[in-house]
Order: sequence, then structure tokens, then C-alpha cells
Amino acid sequence: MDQKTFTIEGMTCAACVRSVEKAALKVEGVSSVSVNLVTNKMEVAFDSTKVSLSDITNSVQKAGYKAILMT
Ligand code: 9UX
Repeated sequence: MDQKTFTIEGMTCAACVRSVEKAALKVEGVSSVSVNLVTNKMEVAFDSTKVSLSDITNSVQKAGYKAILMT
């Protein structure tokens, strides 16, 4: 299991948080997602043999937000 942190752009309310979490969670192989509206950070735990980072950022993008991998 791998874990990465992303910065999310475009969130303004708690429903945005839900949308981003839902978008990341529906990626096959993602096991847990935690989004913080105050810090704009998203922590994702996933199986790196099933998920690439672009799968996560693309799904979040489709929901209308931008996910930037933290280095
Ligand atoms: Mo809240 Mo977020 O009304 O896209 S859902 S701003």
C-alpha cells in the first residue's frame, strides 16, 4: 500500500470535500481518502500495483477540482 498527499485547488465548501473524496475513492485500488478543507490537502492510500497517480488526479479533475501531487 502506498500513500500520497495532494494539494486540491477549487474547494470552497464541505460539499466540495465530499465530491473530491468520492472522486478519488471510486478509482479502483484506492482504499482510503481524507480531504481537509482548511489545509486543502488530500491524503490517499492506494495499491500502487493497481493505481497510477494520474488515475487519481484525472478523477478529481473530472469532478471539477485540481489535484497536485506534493513532493
Ligand atoms: Mo459548495 Mo463546492 O456549494 O464545488 S460544492 S462550493
